[in-house]
Amino acid sequence: MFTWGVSTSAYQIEGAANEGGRAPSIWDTFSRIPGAVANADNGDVACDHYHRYEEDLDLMKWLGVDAYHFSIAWPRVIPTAKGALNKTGLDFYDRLIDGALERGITPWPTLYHWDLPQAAQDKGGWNNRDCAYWFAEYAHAMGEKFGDRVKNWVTINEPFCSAWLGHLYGVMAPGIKDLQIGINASHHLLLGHGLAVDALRQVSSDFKVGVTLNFTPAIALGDSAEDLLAIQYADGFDNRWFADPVFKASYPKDIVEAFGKEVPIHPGDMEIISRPVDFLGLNYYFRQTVQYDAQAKPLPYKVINPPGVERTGMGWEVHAETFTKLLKYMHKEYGIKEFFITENGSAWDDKVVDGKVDDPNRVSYLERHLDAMFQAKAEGVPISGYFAWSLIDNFEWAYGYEKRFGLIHVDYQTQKRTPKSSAYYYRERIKNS
Ligand code: GCO
Repeated sequence: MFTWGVSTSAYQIEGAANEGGRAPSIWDTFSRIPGAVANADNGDVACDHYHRYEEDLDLMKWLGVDAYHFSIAWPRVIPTAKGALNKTGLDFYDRLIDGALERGITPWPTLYHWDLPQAAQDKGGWNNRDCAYWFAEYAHAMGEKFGDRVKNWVTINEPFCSAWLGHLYGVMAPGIKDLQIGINASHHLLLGHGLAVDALRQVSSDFKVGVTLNFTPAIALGDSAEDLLAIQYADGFDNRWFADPVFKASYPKDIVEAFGKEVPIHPGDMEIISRPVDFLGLNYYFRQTVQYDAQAKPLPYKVINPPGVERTGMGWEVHAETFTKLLKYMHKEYGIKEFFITENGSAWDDKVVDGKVDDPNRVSYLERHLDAMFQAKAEGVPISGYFAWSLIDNFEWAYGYEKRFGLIHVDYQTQKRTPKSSAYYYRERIKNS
């Protein structure tokens, strides 16, 4: 059976930031830095999913999805990052998981979607190797607590964003701009993933455990030697840096060399990072165009935005054929046994008109990307499910509430949910599948 689902993440939707014993995460801290987030938005209230989860589960039931991919907020369940569990926080996820199951929806949690407890950051965060071990303990505790009802687990979501956007470019929490720290963070995130795989397998041999990686394939305007180099570096930085350790037990040599830094690998780390997973959670949004630039740091290329290209409200190129190609490539190159598309979607400038939200651009994006995915599946790529990003409009990180990715519109003044045309489209598509 093919799994149809929707995705969200804790900090982006839950709100209730100061309730039920939740401690601050690095995103609570980062969003207070002047200029860090558009309009000085933060996740204090977000979509108030913490209180409105029943309504949101009802919407999922109406959509007809089989599964709900959400994330557990580490600072809600272990406010000090390591040590005592917070019962009130666990109770929320108990209600959410039970509510999903009552509606025939399979819960699919991710354990880390970027909301590191600030308490962990205060001890160095992902720059500190110990963080990987704190994460594994937390993963073990969640497996024990929810494993009677939760069988599918994603360890870490998009280590690319945590590592590079959070520690190299500083545009996401914790807002650090340092290549060496970025490299350390990437390695410790991947190590945390591997340790969490072991921790979850220790709890139960029937868990299905995977990791979610995002992929951004690159093209160049021409095919000169420099163009090819630019593509190679972009692919190495965005894609291979994370996929190679997990599936080939090594970092890409060309990128390690070009960085000219040490990766803090201890003996045995690469075996842990490359522990067999049951599936790859693959996130795809767009492709990028790159150009060689000898001066660029940390690698000699830059991303360019050629005109005449169809783009979403994020400025991301819409290119569904790349999705098919990427899936076929990942299957062939890495021999992955099972794929779930854990995120795919688009942001547009949606407006409520007469109580309705018509979003033909999102419908078109969704339709073309579903077709592209099924094309790859028809050509033999083992894809078992698709989760649309996102169920509802939410806190889009540094873009705040300006960018809307939901199939369902949220009015942040009233918290009213309004299904967009794309929600009706998705519902029909699921029904007819
Ligand atoms: C991700 C992000 C989501 C974003 C989405 C759109 O995993 O990339 O998890 O949180 O909202 O990708 O940018």
